[in-house]
Parts: sequence; C-alpha cells; structure tokens
Amino acid sequence: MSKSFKRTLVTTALPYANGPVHLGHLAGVYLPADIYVRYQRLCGHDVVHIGGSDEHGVPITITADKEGITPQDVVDRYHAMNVEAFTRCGISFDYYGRTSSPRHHETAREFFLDIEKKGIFVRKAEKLFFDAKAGRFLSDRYVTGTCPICGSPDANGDQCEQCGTHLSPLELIDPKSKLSDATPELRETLHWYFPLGRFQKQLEAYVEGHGESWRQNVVNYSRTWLNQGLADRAITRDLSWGISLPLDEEDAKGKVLYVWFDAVLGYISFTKEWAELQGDAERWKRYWQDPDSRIVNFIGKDNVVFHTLMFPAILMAWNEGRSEGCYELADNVPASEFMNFEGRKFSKSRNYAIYLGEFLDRFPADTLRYSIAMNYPENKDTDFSWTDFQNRTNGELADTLGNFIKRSVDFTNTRFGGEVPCGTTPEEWNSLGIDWQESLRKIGEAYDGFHFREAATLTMDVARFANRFLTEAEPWKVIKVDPEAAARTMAVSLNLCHALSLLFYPIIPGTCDRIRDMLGLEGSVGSLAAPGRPVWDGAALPGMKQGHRLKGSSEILFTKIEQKDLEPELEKIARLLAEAERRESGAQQQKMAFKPVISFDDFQKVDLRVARVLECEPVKKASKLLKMKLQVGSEERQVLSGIAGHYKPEEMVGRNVVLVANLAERTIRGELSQGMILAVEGNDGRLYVVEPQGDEIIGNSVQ
Ligand code: B3M
Ligand code: ZN
Repeated sequence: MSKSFKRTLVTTALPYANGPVHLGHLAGVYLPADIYVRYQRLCGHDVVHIGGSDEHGVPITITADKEGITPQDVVDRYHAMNVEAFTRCGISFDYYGRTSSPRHHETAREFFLDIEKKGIFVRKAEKLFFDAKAGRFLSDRYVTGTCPICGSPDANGDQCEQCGTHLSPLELIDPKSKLSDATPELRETLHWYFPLGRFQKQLEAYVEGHGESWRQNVVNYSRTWLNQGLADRAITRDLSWGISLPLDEEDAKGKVLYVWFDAVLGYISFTKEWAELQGDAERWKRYWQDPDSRIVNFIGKDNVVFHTLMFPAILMAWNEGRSEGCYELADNVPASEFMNFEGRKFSKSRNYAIYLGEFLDRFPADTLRYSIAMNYPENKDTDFSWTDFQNRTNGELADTLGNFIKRSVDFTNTRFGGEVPCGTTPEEWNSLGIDWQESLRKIGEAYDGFHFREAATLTMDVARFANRFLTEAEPWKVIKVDPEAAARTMAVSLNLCHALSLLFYPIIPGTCDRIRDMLGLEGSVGSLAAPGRPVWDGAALPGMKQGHRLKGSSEILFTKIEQKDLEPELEKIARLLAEAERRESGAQQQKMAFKPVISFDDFQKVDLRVARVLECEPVKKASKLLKMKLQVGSEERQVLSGIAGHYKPEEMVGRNVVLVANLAERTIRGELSQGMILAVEGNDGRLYVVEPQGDEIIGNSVQ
C-alpha cells in the first residue's frame, strides 16, 4: 500500500429491500467486504463497515404492486429478512441502516438543497407519459409497449428484455400504462438534472488517478462513459414513494429524488447514525472528511458508474466553494464480476437463485463462506455448483482443516492429560519448513489487494502443511518409543492449531472461535484485536504455553456432506433448469405462431430494396444499436439497427442488406432512422442479417 491511512471506511452496496439476498449478492459484495474488514481488524486497524437497505425506487413499488401490499410492507419485510440472513452468515456490519430513516432523508435533502442553491442543477421541462386514469406520471418502468427494434410486444419503457435494447418510453410503439392499462398521454413536467458534464475534467482526473490501483473492469466501465462525454442526468422522478423534494414550489410537487441520487448518500447517513450510536455524533466526519481516512466501496459490476462517476460528482458539487466540511472520494471501488449458479446467471425475477437464508437453513455459514471465497469472481464470472461445494467442504474443510484440529486436540486430551506437553522454541518453529513471515506477508498482501481467492488458497495451504506434518510425525507410533519426541510434535501441532485459528478468521470466523474454545483459550478471535492492538502477526509465533490446559473435549468442526444431503438441492436445480427451459422454448413457440393474414395489396405496400452498407458505426449510449449509411440505387439512407451484439461495425461495411425502404422515419436516441434492415434470429440467439449476393442488384426491389 503506497499511502498509509489512519482509518478505513468500508461500504457495501445497499441491496434493494424488495427481495431476499441470494448467493450471487453474497459472493460479489458482502462476503468479500466482510473478509476484508475482518482482516483489517485483526491487523489492529481502525475500520468501520457500513451497509444497509435501499428502500426507495421503482423496484420496491413494482414488488408492492405485484404482491398487492404497500411499499412500506415490502421494505419492512425484506429489510428484516436480509438483516437476519447477513447476521447468520457472519457478515459483521458495524451498522446496517435503512434509507427510509429520518436522518437519511435529512442528509439527502441537505445535499439536494446545497447543490440547488449553488445553481448547479439544470431544470428541464419535458413531455412525459401521464396516466390520466391513475392521475400519475409514469416512470420508465411503468410503461410497456412494442419494442421498436425487435417488435417484442411487452418491452419495458427502459429496456426491451427480448433484444436488450435500452429504450425510452417514448420510443415504444403502442405504449400502455402498467398502472391501469390506459394509453398514456404526453404531458409537460419539470425535472431536475444533474449536469455530470460540468465535472467531466475532475472525474477524468479522479478515475485516471486510480488507473493503476483499481481493477481493470472498474477503470474500463468508467472510461467508456467518460469517453462518450457525460450527459445531464435527471435526478428527480414523478413518484409517490421516495424522498420528496425539499422545495416549496408548485413544480416540485409530487416529485421525489431519483433513487440512485439518494441511495449512494445512504453510506454517509448511515455513518452518521452509527456515530450517534457510539455516543459521538461528530465521529462520522473522521471517516468521510479527513484525507487520512481511506474509503472502500464494495459493489457488483453493474453498479460501477454510479460509484465512480455519479456519487463522486455529487460530492464534488457539495465540495465546490467549500473550504471546510469537504468529502473525500473513495480510494478504491472493488467491483466484482458475477458468480453464476450451476452454469446460469442468478435471476431474482426468474426465481433462479438460492437465497442466503434458505441456504443457511441447510448448511453451516462457514462452509458457504469458504466455498464462495474460493470461487470469488474477482476478474471473471465464476460458478457455484453443489458438487464443488460438497468437494470443498468434504475434502478441504473436513478432511484437511477439521481433521487436523481434531486429531491434535484428541491426542493431547487422551495421551497428555489435555495439557500442552512442552514449549516450542522459536528455532523449532522456524525450522518446520514453513516461512511464517513470508506466508503472512503474502496472505496479507492478497487481502489488501482484494485477492480473496488467493488469500483463501494460501491459508488452506497452511492447513495442508499442518495436516501433513502431524500425519508424517506419527506421534501415535512414536509415543511408544520416544514419548518426548511425541510431546514435541503435539506442542507444535497445538501451536499450528492456534496459528490457523487466527489465519482462517477472516474467512471462517465461527469455526475459528470453536477452535479457540477447544484449545481452552478465552474470548473470541474477534475480541482479541482492537484499533492499535494487532493480533494478525501473532500467527507467526508459537502461541500455546507449556502446561496450558485445553478444554478437554473436542468436536467435529465440519460434517461431511453426503450425496443424499444434496439430493433435494439437485432435484431443485433440475426443476429450476427445466422451468427455465420451458419458458425459453415457450417463447420460441410463441415466435413460431404466424401473424394474422394480410392481403396481397397490403404486402405490395412494403417496398423492400437491396442496399449496400457504405459506413457503419456504434451509437452512443445504445450498446445494441449500429448506425449505417446505406446506398440504395442513387440514394443514401441512414438506418439504425439493433444488431450491435452480433456484428462489428467494420464487418457490416460492404455487405448487401434488405431494406424496408418505405417505413416511416423515426428518431431513436436522437438519431434519424430511415427504414429497417431485415435479419433473422438463429436458434443460437444470434441475429443473421439477410444478405442477397451480387453487385448488380443494389437498389433493386426484393419480390
Ligand atoms: N440498490 C442496486 C442494486 O441493488 C442498488 C445499489 C445501491 S448502492 C448505493 O444492485
Ligand atoms: Zn426489443
């Protein structure tokens, strides 16, 4: 670490309180953060871990509508459920807040007002869909209609699930309100926009200043946005659920802050609430407003730009014109890739998930923590499978770590009266064949660098070493001929047990406390360390004194997972996969159903022409679209097409395509599209452009 810090603030993305957290969330955000925090605490660092529920936003109201309950019911239920699941999993938050709290509302409004008073927001009148029956403006997710790109009949106002195109509700064909099924009408409304572009230079400097230390994915996502040029972002919404605008103006009525504007500020409000509970209401400032503190935001890859651009921009706006009370920006934003489940993406909406609480009803937290640490999606997506979970639990946790600890404790109990039979000299300890200083340094570096899989692997290597040491020394044989040598072996083994109880603590804390208990040592591992009082380095030294009494009994640390234990899980997976397949083939069949018959005259109305692609380029902020310049006979046309995921722009240039030449012009993402080109979706999900061959046919009719 190049810079040294006096204290560390760790935040974890605030999960929407609209459903239970699943293993994907745990793997990407909460477990890595907890492991990191526990390691830092063992090192004697001052570290505070802040998390909480995101209780605003459309996902909450959609769940409420679906279940026929109020948004408040939704957040109450899932906040409680997630707190419980995190607690059972040993995620050691110092504070877990809720964005519905008065302190949070106050903080968010304070930020809004400060930026409003500085005149930074831009107000824009715009026409939005209004549901006259429901008497409400409709946010994007509340409008549905036909996708202009792929023709799917139930595209959402923000995105078409079928082809993935990001849409605005105004682009939908035949839009309908999800609230009442009414056809919405356009009405003018005013919204507050945050001009991200105003902070472009500062944000570039911020991102580039961390180009070396941040993960590649984080830098890349941020750069992509920066390179496109940052646009104004609306930070208000016409919704009834959320933080209402603190302005006494007609225009502000019925509007709330956009959920992302308020959610990121939750990190700050919750730190304030934590400080109040500590009896020192000002203490939060040391973590947020002191350059000597280090802020680390653990998130998933889908939340990157909100944390590397939007949140920093809000803080920059606050800091503008201030010499005191300025906020520090995050020092690192370790964003994970995704962990899949049995080869498929976790999906709450498709009910393809294992929820954390559900998992813990069946298996112990530490077996899960270890398995996930070994599958941490650091640089690429990884997979959680039941078989891998079983193998790691049985082979690594039970047969290696658990077996070593139990053999050491049992043999000492039965043959040495439950006492550490002798001391272990530093020379003896250091000549075991393990370079303690080097091991600790490497594991520590892995933690500091957010390489959790590496840290877990190196730690298990120490357990393997210990297990082998005991097996090879064979004290149960040696004791018959050389009791003193057997005693020395057992003393070393018990010291290894002690070392492992510290080394494994960040990953499997509950188990480490049980090891301490068997060793007859007072207090939990976590209670040994405090800011300024490190215990991590103690793992490199023999920690068990001659004559110390063990507890006298032992327990099995890890129960092996039998095939029959997994059967219900495997059955469930098979069911979920079959359901997913049915859904997909259902969708396929639906597509096969032919459209209603049209007359020959109707068909004759469609003017299909062969065109040649002259130029082709991507479209800013529409990752699915390509913009093409086409030659149609003597004319040139500009056409947008949703094929970006299937063809590179340069691959399109020079191809012949079939153009629907007399389709009414449309503007998509501010770009004119004069027609449509034909493509076929293959069974592999790819789009294949219809491509008539030949040079002598450009501009001609397709009949
Ligand atoms: N609730 C999105 C999510 O759960 C959002 C994160 C907020 S972090 C401030 O993925
Ligand atoms: Zn579509």
